[in-house]
Amino acid sequence: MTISRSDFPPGFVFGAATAAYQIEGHSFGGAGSTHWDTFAATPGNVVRAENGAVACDHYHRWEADLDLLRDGGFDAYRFSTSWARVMPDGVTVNPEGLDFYDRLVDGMLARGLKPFQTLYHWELPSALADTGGWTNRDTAERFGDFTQVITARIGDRVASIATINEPWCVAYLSHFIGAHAPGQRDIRATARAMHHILLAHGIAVDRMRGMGQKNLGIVLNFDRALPATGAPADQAAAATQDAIFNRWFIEAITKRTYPAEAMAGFAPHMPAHWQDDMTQIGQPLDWLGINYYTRHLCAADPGAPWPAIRDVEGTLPKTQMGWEIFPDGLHHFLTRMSRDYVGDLPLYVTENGMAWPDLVENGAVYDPDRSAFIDGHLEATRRAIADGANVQGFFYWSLMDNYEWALGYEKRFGIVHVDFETLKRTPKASYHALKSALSR
Ligand code: IFM
Repeated sequence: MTISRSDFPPGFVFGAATAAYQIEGHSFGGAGSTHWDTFAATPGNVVRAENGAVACDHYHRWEADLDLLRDGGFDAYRFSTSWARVMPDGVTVNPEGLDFYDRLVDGMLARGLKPFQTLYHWELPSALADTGGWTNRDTAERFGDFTQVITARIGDRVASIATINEPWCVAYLSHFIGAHAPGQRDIRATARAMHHILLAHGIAVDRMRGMGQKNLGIVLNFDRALPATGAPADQAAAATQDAIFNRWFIEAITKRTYPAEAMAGFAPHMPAHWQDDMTQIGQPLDWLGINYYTRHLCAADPGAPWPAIRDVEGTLPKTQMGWEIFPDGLHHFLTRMSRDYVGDLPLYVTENGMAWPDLVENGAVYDPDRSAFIDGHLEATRRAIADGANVQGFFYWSLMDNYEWALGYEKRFGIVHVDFETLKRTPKASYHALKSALSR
C-alpha cells in the first residue's frame, strides 16, 4: 500500500468493523430467534439456507479476535450489540447477553482499542417481527427500551454509539426489494419502515441523551447514483435513486424533510401524522458514519411502476459481489455531506471494503486486489480531508470473513480469512499490508 498513517491528521482513528449476527454465533448464550433466522429457514431466501447460528463463533473466540485487532495496530473496533441476545423476546433481559458485551468491551479496553458500538445491525427479535417489525410504530419504542438496557450496562466504557446501521437496508432492501429479512415487497410496508427506523433512531438518541451519554451518531450507507446516459429520462432516474438511497435519511435528520422525488412514491403510504415525528428524528448528532462500497448506473424504465429505474451494468473492475470499484464515490459523499448537510460535524468512514473469493494456499492468503482497494479508498478519504471534510476515522469492513446475509458464507470481505469448517483464522496479506501502513 502506498498510503500510511502519517498521511492523516494526528488522532485519526483506524479500525475494523463487524456485526453481531454476522460473527458471534446466534445459537450460543441464550440469544432469541430473530427475523434473520426465520428468513434464512425459508427456501429461496439465502444461499444454501445458511444462517448465523455458528457464524465465526466469535462468542467463544472473541479474545483471540480482539488480539488480531491489537496486533494489527488498529485504534478501534466497530462492533454491534445484538438486541435478540440482550432481550431474546425483544422485551425480557437475558443477563448472559449483557455479560457477554461487558466482557467484550473490557477486552477492547484492555487491548487499547476504542469501542465503537452500533445498537441495531439487523437482528430484530422474532417476537417483534410477529407484531409487524419495522412497519409497526411500537417497534421504535421497544428499540428505545433496548437502548436503555444496553447503555446502562456498557455505556460508561464505549467511545461512541451509533443507533442504526444502514437504515436503507433495514427499510428499502428488506421491505421493497425483499432481498433481506423480512423479505417483503410492499410499498406501504416500505414507507412505514423508512419512517419508523428513523423514529427509532430519534427515540434512542433521546433516551441516551437523557442518560447523559455522549458521542451519539448514526451510520448511513451511500451508493453513487449516476445516469447511464445523458438522456433527461436517465438523469431523472438517477435523481430518484439518489433521493431514495442517499438523501432520504440524511435530509430527515438534518433538514426534517423527506425529498420530493422519494415522496412521489411513498406519500400515499406514509403512517398518519408522520410530520409530527420530524423534530424528534431531526435532533443534533455528534457524528455521522458513512458506509460506502460502490456506484450504480441508472436508466429510466418506461412503463414500469414507480420508481421506474433500471440498473445498467458498468464497465469498471468488480469485486466478488459484482460491485464496481469506484473510490471517487467515497470522496464525493464525504465532501457532499460536509458541504450540503453537516458542515464541520465529525465524519467517520464506518464501512468500506471488498469481497473476493480468497483461498488459503500454503498457510497464507494472497489478496493484492484488496490491498489496492483499501489504498484507493484511503487515498479518496485523504483527498476529502484536504478538500475540507472533517473526517476523523476509517473502519475497514470487515475484520474477518463472515455471514454475508442473503449471500451466506460465500462472499469474503475479511482481512482475516475464516475457514467455516474449522473456524481457523488466517490473516490475509491485506491484513499485513494494512498493519505495515498503520505503523508508518
Ligand atoms: O456485510 C454488510 C454489512 O452488514 C453492512 N454493510 C455492507 C456489508 C457488505 O455487504
